[in-house]
Amino acid sequence: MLTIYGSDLSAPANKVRFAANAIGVKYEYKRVDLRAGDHLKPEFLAVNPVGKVPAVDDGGFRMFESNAIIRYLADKNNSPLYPRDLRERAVVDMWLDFGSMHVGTVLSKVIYNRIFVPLRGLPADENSLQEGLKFLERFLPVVDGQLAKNKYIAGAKFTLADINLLALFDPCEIAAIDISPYKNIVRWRAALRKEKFYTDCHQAYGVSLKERLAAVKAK
Ligand SMILES: N[C@@H](CCC(=O)N[C@@H](CS)C(=O)NCC(=O)O)C(=O)O
Repeated sequence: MLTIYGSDLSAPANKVRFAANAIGVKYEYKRVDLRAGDHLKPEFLAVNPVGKVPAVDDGGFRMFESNAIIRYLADKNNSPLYPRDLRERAVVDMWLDFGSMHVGTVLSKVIYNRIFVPLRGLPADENSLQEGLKFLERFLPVVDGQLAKNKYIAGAKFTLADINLLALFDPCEIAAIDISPYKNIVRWRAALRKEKFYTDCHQAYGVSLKERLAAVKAK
């Protein structure tokens, strides 16, 4: 039996749940309380020495890093979400890596400064925030342009590259990142958020987070 260790507010952890749902793998979901510091306790460090979610335990085989995990789950289950054809797979890998290394990295600068910094009462890093916003203006049109030509990120088929970006975009509203000018991203996102693989994980991301942030801002 597969165990997924995650946190409801962790986009990479939710990505693994989306992927497991879409692939059709049964799993047990164990919440790791990051606020309580459970990810740094010996019990969890035995599962993932890096002390981060997500992590998985597949019958004693343990892994961390969400993209490595979703590739493993797809391959293990022979899923079309990660095609076997060399070039089809290369295109999925290209968009998966671009999604995480570029879109995800700059999104996290904005999300961190607009959500987690206020929640923790820390000073925002204005340079990092502005850099994140500047690069989003460069990368979001690329994603939108790709979705103008194709139903999905890596082409005509739904793949792990879609699941990755879908999870990474989840906190956008709470972080006041305006996706609305990017009509193709909006269409693609709205369609995928109705799918069972998504709604089996959550109906909407971070309701409690939104409330906590509003309470901090009202002080
Ligand atoms: N690159 C990793 C990122 C994992 C990550 O940063 N997880 C965060 C939650 S979103 C975490 O566990 N943070 C706790 C900490 O770093 O102390 C992945 O994709 O799995």
